[in-house]
Amino acid sequence: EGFLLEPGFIKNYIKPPAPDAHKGDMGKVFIIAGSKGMTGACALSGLGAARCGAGLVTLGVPESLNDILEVKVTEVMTLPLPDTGEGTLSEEALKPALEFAQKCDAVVIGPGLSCHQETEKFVRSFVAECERPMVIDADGINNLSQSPGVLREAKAPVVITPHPGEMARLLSMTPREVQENRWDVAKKAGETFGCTVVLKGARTLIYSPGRPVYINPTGNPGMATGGSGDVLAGMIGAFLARGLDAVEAAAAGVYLHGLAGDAAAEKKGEIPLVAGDIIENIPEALKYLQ
Ligand code: NPW
Ligand code: AMP
Ligand code: MG
Repeated sequence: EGFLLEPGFIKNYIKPPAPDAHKGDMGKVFIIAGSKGMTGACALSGLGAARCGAGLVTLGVPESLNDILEVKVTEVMTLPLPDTGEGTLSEEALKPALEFAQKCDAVVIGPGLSCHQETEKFVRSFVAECERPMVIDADGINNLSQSPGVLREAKAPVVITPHPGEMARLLSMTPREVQENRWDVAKKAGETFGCTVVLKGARTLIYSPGRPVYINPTGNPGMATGGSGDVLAGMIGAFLARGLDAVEAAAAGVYLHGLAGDAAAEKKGEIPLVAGDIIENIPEALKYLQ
């Protein structure tokens, strides 16, 4: 019941735009991300989504970080959301964030969000109430570790993308226990939370209830660098917004992310590889799959 992802399989999921496509057809992604000190996570996630063909990408960020991001990103838009005053999202962000999500095709929540108490409340309510397919990453996951049952309440398909540390928090285990039983842990998380699970790390596993465990062969240790996961969350968000189901979007995102990382490592080497190099090599990875 394991299935090794291969290019022929992923190719089917990545369709070129129709000749008469307009940006509204290509998927609108809303990425709720960032806190003081972590604007990089927003930019990386936003560009990851844009490079995977999303028609429109908007970053929902704490208001005090908005001006910084307006300078940092160009193709990606921003939506300033209520701030605690400490550069993190406040509970009051719930209403405007849900309203904006309603106008989008998919949501990514978590990169660089922080675990401020108010942000935690915001994340919990947002995940329970959002009606769009969602990728939950990083502090989106961490903020649910005291209330993981919320994942079951979600009204639309959910993909969670934990690294072993985040998975350990969510399941109240140690990272070591996760790594020693990756296969069983991925399955257990999928069954427990009723969502698609991407357990990251060398040979990322993807599991969704009722499906086989997919094993990803792409990627390299050069990708063990800050921000790699933020890029992946944006990429999966773009595929969800373009209409793939949760498992397909996860598989396409994970496979392509590794392929782009491999192209980057080939050119620059694994040691100096940074997350931005993964984004830069998404076009080459996409070309390889055509
Ligand atoms: P250790 O260190 O080995 O004991 P955190 P984060 C464990 C944002 N970022 N195998 C690890 O264990 C993110 O989006 C912003 C085993 C440690 O306990 C998040 O919001 C950036 N263990 C936030 O920062 C760039 C593993 O997990 C813990 C493991 C924090 O995210 C960087 C570390 O994880 C970053 O993306 C593995 N493979 N991997 C920016 N430019 O703005 C991890 N662990 O505490 O969740 O910290 O992943 O850095
Ligand atoms: P994060 O820890 O959230 O920044 O995510 C790191 C990303 O890099 C995930 O997509 C991992 O699967 C990938 N990655 C990290 N280390 C390796 C590795 N040794 N081999 C392949 N991919 C890796
Ligand atoms: Mg991460």
